[in-house]
Formats: sequence, C-alpha cells, structure tokens
Amino acid sequence: LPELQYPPRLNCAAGLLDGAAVDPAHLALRGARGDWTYAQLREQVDRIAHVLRGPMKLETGNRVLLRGANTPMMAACILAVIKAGLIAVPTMPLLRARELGAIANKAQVNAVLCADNLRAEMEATTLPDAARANMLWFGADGTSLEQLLPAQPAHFDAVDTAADDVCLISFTSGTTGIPKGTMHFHRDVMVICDCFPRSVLQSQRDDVFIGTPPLAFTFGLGGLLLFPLRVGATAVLMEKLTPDALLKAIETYRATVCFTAPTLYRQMAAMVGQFDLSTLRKSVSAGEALPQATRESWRQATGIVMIDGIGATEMLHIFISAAGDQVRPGATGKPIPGYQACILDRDGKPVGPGVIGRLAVKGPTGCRYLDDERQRDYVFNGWNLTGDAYEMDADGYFYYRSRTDDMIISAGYNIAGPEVEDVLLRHPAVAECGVIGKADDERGQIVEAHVVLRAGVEPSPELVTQLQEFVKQQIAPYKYPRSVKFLESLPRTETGKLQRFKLRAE
Ligand code: 3UK
Repeated sequence: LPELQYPPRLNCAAGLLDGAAVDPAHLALRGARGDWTYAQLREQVDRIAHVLRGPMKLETGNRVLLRGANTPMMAACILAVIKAGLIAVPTMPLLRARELGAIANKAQVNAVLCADNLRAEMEATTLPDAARANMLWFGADGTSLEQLLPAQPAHFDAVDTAADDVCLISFTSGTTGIPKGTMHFHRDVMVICDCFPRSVLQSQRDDVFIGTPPLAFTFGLGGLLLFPLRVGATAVLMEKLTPDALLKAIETYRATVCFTAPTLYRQMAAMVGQFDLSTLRKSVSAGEALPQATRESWRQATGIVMIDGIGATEMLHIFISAAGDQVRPGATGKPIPGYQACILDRDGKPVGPGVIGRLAVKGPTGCRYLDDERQRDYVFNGWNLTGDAYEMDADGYFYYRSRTDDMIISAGYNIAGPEVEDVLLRHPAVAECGVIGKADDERGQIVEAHVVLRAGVEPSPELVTQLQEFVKQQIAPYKYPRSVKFLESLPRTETGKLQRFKLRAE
C-alpha cells in the first residue's frame, strides 16, 4: 500500500513545485509557445500568485474560474490559484456562455482567468458581480495578465492551507443533465499523484507525458500536470487535439507516456505507420470503456499493451486499472492500491463473482458535491456509487458492462451496448459505433447500432445484413442490432464520451 501520509498543513501546489523529485533545471512544461524548466515554471506561478493576491485583491478561499486550452500558461494559472490559497474552478474550453454561467454561479466564483482566444464567450457569460469586475486575460503578448507579471516579485510564499482545505472544484462533463461540482482537498491532489502513477505507471523523472484530455477534466489535470510534477518529469501541453497532431507530437517531443480516450487510440492505430513512436512506453486510456478490439489494434500497431483505467470526477482520478502482465482481456483491472471496490445489487447488498451489479468504490478520495442532494445518491454507506454496471470475476478483476442507465432491456434480455460495439468494431467496414436501446412497442427496446464507416465504404442494405450476421456469429443472437443506422460521426463530449442520449433522441 502506498504511504498516504501528509502533514496537516499542506499546500499541494507548493508541495508539487518544491517536491523532492524536482530538479530546477529540468524541463517541466512544453508547449507551442515555448518550454519552461521547473525554475521558470515556479517563477511564473509565483508572479501570477502575486497578481491574484495583489492587483486582483483575492482572499484565501476565494474561487477563481479558469479557462483555456491546454498550455503551459493555463497550467501555471491553475497552480498559482492553488498556491495563493484560492480554489481553482477549471472549465472546459468548448463550453458556451449558458453552461459557463451555470458553473460560475454554482461555484460562486470571485474572479476569472481566461485565455484571450476564449474571451468572447466569457464576456457573454452571466457572472456573479464580483467576478465580472475581476477578470484577466492571458495567452498572448500584451494581454492583461501578462502585462502585470513583470512588475511582480519573482518569489511568492505559498499560502499556508490545511491538508483538508478545498483547492479544486471540478465539474463533471455530464453526458446528460447539468454539470455537478465536486470539491477536492489539497491532500486529495497528493493522494492521486501517489496512487495510480506509482503503482500502475511507475513514472519517473525521465518520463515525458503527453495527451489530449483538457486540464479542466481531472483525467487531464492529473495525467498532464499533477502526475508529471510529482516525479519531476516533463509534460507536453497541446492545443490541437487531433489524432495526427498527437502522433506527430509524440514523435517530436519523444513522449513516453500518453493519456487519451479510446476513440483517439482507435483513430491513431489506423495511421501509426507514418510516425516514429519508439520512445512511447505507456498508453493510458480512460473516460469511457476501452473495447477489446481497440486494445488489440493498438497492440498490433505499436506493440504496447494499453493501460485502461476507470476514474471519475467525483473520485478525482483513476481507481481501477491494471498494467503489464496484470492486464486481462475484457477487464478494466483491479482496484489500485489504496482503493477497494465491490459490486452491489439494487438493494445495496454485495453480489458474488459473475453477477452484474452496481460498482461501489471506497478509498482515500471520494465524492463531495457542492450540491447536497446528489451526495446522498452517490455515496451510500461510505461507498461511492459511480453509476456503472460492472461484474467481478473470482480473482477480483472488474469488468465494465455499461452505465447503469444505459443497460438495454429487450424482450426481457439485459444487453450491454459496449459488448455489441466491441464486436462491430472488429468488422473491417466499421470505424466507430454506438449501440443504444431504442423504444419498441413489442420488445420494450431494440438494439440499435449507429455506425460510422471507414473511408471509402458506402452504406447499403447488404452491409446492414452483413453487420447483423457478423454480430450474430460472435455473441448471443438476441444481442444483434435489429436497427442499423449510418452516420458521418458520433456525438461526443470534450472528454471523449459517447453521448448516447443524443443517439436515442434521433
Ligand atoms: C466512465 C469509464 C469504462 C464511467 C475520469 C479518469 O471519466 C472520468 O470522469 P467523469 O466524471 O466520468 C466518469 C464515468 O466515466 N468511465 C471512465 N473511465 C472509464 N467507463 N471504462 C473506463 N476506463 O461511467 C465513470 O463512472 O467524466 C477518468 C480519470 C479522471 C476522470 N475524471
């Protein structure tokens, strides 16, 4: 078990920037506009912290909305907010004024630090009065935050916070409904750095982390900022998040650890040939189910056995995963050291191996909603209920089936969409697919597949029959898609999750 002991007074930003593993001359953050060593990052963070407490007049515990693509400057702003004893409220770059307004009001933000290229949407947002009067822009020469930096002292003494003071309010991306705000302590940040990266990744100072999840998504915040800092390694922050940009960047920056969603691994596997990925050691997938078919194609393309991990904003980061010879076909893995998991039935009683039920997890991090009522739905007897339908085997491996709400019930059969998706992804004509339950008078629901074809393949009634036969041959015939629809692309969130509700609404 990792030793998760931290002093009662702890500021995690200072803890990371001044950590034992940090070499001031080593590259900390790399981006399109330049690279910073640890010494340069620390100075930048300190100057921004002075702006927050000086010109912006913020006080300990105030909340700062942060907004920007993944860049070293965005990362420095997040760290500065925390180092200054304030609470970071990072927001996804693609959010619109309506969603931003809801977040800003729920989190009662006192100020805004926003990238200049996202300024229009930010200015169109209804904000609490204090925040509206306290906004700075960054990311280009001469923007208001950058203008203030040279006049600030180069050193800032971290604000002395308690290990259990809130430092981060992270909003769920929410495939449905309004985003929920989750609160995390300084200690939680250190905990996630000392769990997954140590036990599963075994990351070290010479690692170069790269990937696509936004820093406003805790998958990205951990994988692309907190984890590398904790071991004194380098993180590459990319603004352009396409599969070819990521492949090119892995080659250019000689990256060793990649964090991204299953879709991107699927797309990258098809085009790896033109790139030199010889430095890459670890490929971490999270955000949604990793189909076995995707795992296999990435292995074929790169020789790398992917690390799947399920995490949640409520839990801050990954809690079930496996690497190396611990990887089992079809399984996410086992609870990572420090965490426990079990499967509960509808009444909250544990079920044995081989029975599908509700995933429950417990560990050093856990759900704290801003919103009290939902807290009671998520946390039950100290167990966090993630909303996922899972199954365990006799050796304690956990197998994802579907979101609890997405289980398809057709003529009395329970069918998990992701299982059908995994089969369809093995068909040479299929690039992407999403399988949902569609309301049906006779069967309650029928299985409906939404398929994106590979380039050059044309939709046809014959192809529909072929895909249906293909599924029937590989899994129980009652699971085959009675309806098949062809789309140009699938609706996804910024975090790579399929928006099944949009497919259902079509
Ligand atoms: C689903 C997965 C199957 C699952 C996240 C890593 O995704 C993250 O957080 P969110 O709050 O969503 C949580 C939900 O997403 N999910 C995530 N990973 C997997 N399903 N296999 C997976 N590997 O439904 C979960 O309840 O957006 C992921 C780290 C930090 C995160 N916040």
